[in-house]
Amino acid sequence: MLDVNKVRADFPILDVEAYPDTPLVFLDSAASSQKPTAVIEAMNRYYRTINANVHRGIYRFSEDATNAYEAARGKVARFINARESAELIFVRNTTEAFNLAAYSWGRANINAGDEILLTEMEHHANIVPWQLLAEEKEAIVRYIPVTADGFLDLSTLDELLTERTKILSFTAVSNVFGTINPIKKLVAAAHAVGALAMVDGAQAVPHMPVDVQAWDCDLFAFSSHKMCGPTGIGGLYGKRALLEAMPPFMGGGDMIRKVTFEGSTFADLPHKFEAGTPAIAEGIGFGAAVDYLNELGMEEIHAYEQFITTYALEELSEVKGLKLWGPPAGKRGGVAAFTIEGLHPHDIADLLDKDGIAVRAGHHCAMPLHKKFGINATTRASFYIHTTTDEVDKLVDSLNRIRKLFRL
Ligand code: 7TS
Repeated sequence: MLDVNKVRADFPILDVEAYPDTPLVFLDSAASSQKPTAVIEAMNRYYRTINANVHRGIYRFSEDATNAYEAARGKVARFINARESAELIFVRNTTEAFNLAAYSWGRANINAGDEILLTEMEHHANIVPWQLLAEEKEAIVRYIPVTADGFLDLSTLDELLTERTKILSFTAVSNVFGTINPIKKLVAAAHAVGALAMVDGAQAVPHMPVDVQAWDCDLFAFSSHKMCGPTGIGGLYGKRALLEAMPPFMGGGDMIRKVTFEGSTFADLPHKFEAGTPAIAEGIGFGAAVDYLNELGMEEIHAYEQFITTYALEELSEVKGLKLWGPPAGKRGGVAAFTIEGLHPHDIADLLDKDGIAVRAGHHCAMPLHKKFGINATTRASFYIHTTTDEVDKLVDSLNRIRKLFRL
């Protein structure tokens, strides 16, 4: 099993106290993960030794920067098992990947009366871009329902997924319930009616082995900052033929082949979708994050997270009045969203912070999901490779103290 103490030594922020004599217990990796030294150093090294713009210069530094940036693309592409690095577009984050897909593919392929099928457990990033598109095109957005125990209700698929459906876009792992969805099955169902399948990998790529070829999805979105990498960069994977058929998203420098006053032609993949100077240091940091995760091993990471999540769910379920949302242990990733009768989720998070425990409270950018279950918010603890059983115990002790404080 992963040596958690060894892993912790890789994250300098874990040595920083939240408050005097109060160590940081960071349980918000689902929002954004902490960064290991290897990633921080890779970005630092780039700025200190080879900083220059990419894809332009013929001098050494620009060539070195270009090589480092494109090598990072190759690493990220291999990490999700894309066929080739040209299938990996660098974007700012998962949100931009969905906007790119909806704007580029959507505007060219969605017409009045067409249907876009999502699920009720989507992050707003996989809802709002499709709603904007549907409004413009007079298309219809539908949602696969979620059951009370946090699974997709697949009995509705026959009715919801029809020849009117042009795309099924769904999350691999829920950022609220942690539900791990049956990815291959959903992709195959979409293809069976001639629809595209797009997968939100934001909460999957950091935590489990990902294989876009085995899953056979057409488009796949993820963010570097949730997987030990920097903010400001993410990935949109697409099958080559699909990406080649899609019109550009943004226009400008770097994405063109030839520009005249009359018109322009566009660069080959992946550059066609990457207008302007990219996030170079961030790309290089993204590559370093992938190296780091590979070194630990994604199978090992997944196994450790299953262990710590199972432990956390058991311990949390002992807290009186606490309701855990989502599927049972073993069928979910490392997030635990909960409510405690008589306490506001934000107050819980605020009081946990006094003990140095960082969690998120709110709707976690999944407002429709919360509304469906009649709640405005949950408190969410999320676990990653550096989370210890000791930290989970601190969370539980702190929650019990909060309950007493409120005489619950
Ligand atoms: N999709 C899922 C499943 C997510 O969890 C998130 C971010 C996104 C998309 C958007 O990612 P971004 O990098 O473009 O912002 N989720 C969360 C969260 O759960 N708490 O803060 C951000």
